[in-house]
Amino acid sequence: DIGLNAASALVEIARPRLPAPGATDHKYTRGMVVVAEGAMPGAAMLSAMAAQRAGAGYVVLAGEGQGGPAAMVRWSDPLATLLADDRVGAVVVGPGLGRTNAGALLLDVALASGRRLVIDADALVLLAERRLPLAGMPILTPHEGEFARLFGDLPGTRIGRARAAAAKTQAVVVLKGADTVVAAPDGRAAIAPPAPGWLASAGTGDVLAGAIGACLARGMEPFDAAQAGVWLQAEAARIVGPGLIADDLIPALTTALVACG
Ligand code: NPW
Ligand code: AMP
Ligand code: MG
Repeated sequence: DIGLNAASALVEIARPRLPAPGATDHKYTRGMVVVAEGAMPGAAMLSAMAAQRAGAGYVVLAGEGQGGPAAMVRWSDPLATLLADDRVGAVVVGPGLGRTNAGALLLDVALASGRRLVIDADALVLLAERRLPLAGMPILTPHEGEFARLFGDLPGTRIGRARAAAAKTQAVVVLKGADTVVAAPDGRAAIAPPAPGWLASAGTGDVLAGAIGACLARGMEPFDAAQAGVWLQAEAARIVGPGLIADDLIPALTTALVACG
C-alpha cells in the first residue's frame, strides 16, 4: 500500500502563490490570526511572530506574553470574547498550551468558536479525549509522536496513515517529518520534497503552525493553506541553512514570501 488510488492523486508540494496585498486591502483583510497562549509563552510567541512574518495583517496573542515585536497585540480578556470577532480568520491553538485543565478549557473555547483552527502540539494531545470527527475542517499538525497518541498504531505508509486520519477527523492532517505529508478528508494528499534536517530543532513546529495560520487567515482553503505553510517553513530553513534555530526561521519567512509574489 503506497496510499494511492485512482480517485485521489498525490501531488508534490510546490511554491504557493501568495501575492502582495492590493490597494484596497487593509490590515484586517490581509488576515487576522489569534494565537492562544498557555503554559509556555515562548512557543506561542514563535507561532505569533511566524504568522506576522508569513503575511498576516493582524496577529493577536491571546495572553500576557512578554517580549516579541511591539506590533503584536496582546489580549488578556477571555479568549471567547476575542473569537466572537468575525474578522478572526484563523486561530492557532496548542503550541506551549500545556496539557492541564487550563489548556483544555482554551481548546474547548477554540473548538466551540466556529473559527478556522490550526491545532498543534499540546492541543493534539488533549484532542485525544474529544469527540471525533471535528466540525469546520480544522488543520491538525502532528509529528509522529503526536500522531500515534491521537490515532494509535495505524498500519501503512505515512501517506496512507495521514489520509486515514484526515478521513476519521474530517480535518486536514499535516503529518510532519523530513517528508511532510498533507492530507484532506476527501482523499487529496500532497507530499513535501525533503526538508533540511536542521529543522529538527525545538520550536520549528510552533513556527510552522503560525505560518499555516497566516495562510488560512488570508482566505486560502485549509488544504492549500497547510501546503503553503509547509512550503514557507521549509524554504525559510533552506534560506537560513545549517545550525538554524526556530527564531531564525521567522525573519527568513519574509524572504521566502518574496518568491511567492
Ligand atoms: P520519545 O522520546 O520518542 O519517547 P512533544 P515538546 C515523542 C512546546 N515547545 N517522532 C517523544 O517521545 C510545544 O509547543 C516549547 C516520534 C517526545 O518526548 C508543546 O506545547 C518551546 N516521536 C510542548 O513544548 C519550544 C516523537 O513525543 C514526545 C517525535 C511540548 O513539546 C519547544 C513528546 O513530544 C516546544 O515546541 C517524532 N518526530 N517528536 C518553547 N520555546 O517554549 C517527539 N516525539 O510533545 O512534541 O514535546 O516538543 O517538548
Ligand atoms: P515539532 O516536532 O512540532 O517541533 O516540529 C518539527 C518540525 O521540523 C516539523 O516541521 C517537521 O516536519 C520538521 N522536521 C523534523 N525532523 C525533520 C528532519 N529530520 N528533516 C526535516 N525536517 C524535519
Ligand atoms: Mg511541536
